[in-house]
Amino acid sequence: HPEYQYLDLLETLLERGDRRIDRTGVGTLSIFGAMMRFDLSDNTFPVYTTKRVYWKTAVKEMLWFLTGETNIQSLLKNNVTIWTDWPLDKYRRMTGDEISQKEFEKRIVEDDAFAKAWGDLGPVYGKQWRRWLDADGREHDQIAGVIETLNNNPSSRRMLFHAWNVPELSGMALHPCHLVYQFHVGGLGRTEKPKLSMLCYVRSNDMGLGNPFNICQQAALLAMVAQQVDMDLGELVWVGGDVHLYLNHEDLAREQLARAPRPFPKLHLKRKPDSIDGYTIDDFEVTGYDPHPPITAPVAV
Ligand code: DHF
Ligand code: TMP
Repeated sequence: HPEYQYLDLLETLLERGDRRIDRTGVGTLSIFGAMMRFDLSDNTFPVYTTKRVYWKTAVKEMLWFLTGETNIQSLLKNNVTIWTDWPLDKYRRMTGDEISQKEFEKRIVEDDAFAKAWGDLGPVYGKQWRRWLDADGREHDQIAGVIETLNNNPSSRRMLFHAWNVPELSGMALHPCHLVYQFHVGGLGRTEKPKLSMLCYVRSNDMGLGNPFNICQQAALLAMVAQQVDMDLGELVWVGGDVHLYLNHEDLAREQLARAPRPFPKLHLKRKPDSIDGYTIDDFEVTGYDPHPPITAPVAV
């Protein structure tokens, strides 16, 4: 089962991860450099099954990146709270106000001026993907560029987008983690449809919380792009740099290792929107997802 690639990494981290202090102060077990490959043919959707993964939340985050937005207000309006901790932490530190997470989220949703002041993560993923600003003040839509090349020159080795915009890093709430997305088309010139694959390099990956989200949202992105350019699905390749398990996720990892993976579900896109900008969460139909129970774990801020 392909999920063993993930479970084996968890086991490796527990057994021989390098114990180190990290930026958050929580501490991690870490290895450097790893790869996982997921065959997405037959519409396999790689959502891990050894705990329930909230794939809808992960896909909504991906759709939010694609809008080019960087404010958590629109995420919160879609009931996605996974990014609240960072603006909330900044707000508490700068104002001394011990506001609860719920109250903070409510204010971001209801008060546009407050959202503008406190809800923006800076020029993170969406901005760089859709509106990378060059020195002449022009904006570049990297996603549109990749789709255009897939349509016109699919054997290209230059189909990628990335988020590591060096002069803008200091303004980001977090530096990009999933940072280069490269596309590759296999089987060109045969009678069947060509197969679209995607490799994502993640410089820093939290294997307890972030990675399960990242894998399924990347598969969702690949499915959308493949549909737009009328190709079949190939492989999702994940490459991790600093691959780590936070020390307060050791029980989560042990619990998942004690569970046997079940078959991955299938993803079906219910309609074909006119462009990559047209997708909504209701277009994603996932069937056959029968995971083990959820496991909650704290996120390191
Ligand atoms: N920081 C750290 N330390 N790890 C991360 O994975 C991470 N991910 C970020 C931003 N900063 C990060 C963005 N993505 C959760 C999942 C993904 C994510 C942020 C948070 C998370 O807390 N997941 C929980 C709850 C899901 C929910 O509330 O719906 C989970 O059990 O999967
Ligand atoms: P860092 O910037 O110090 O590397 O911290 C970022 C943390 O967030 C790190 O634990 C990796 C994690 N992360 C993911 O694993 N996936 C994600 O999509 C994001 C945004 C963060």
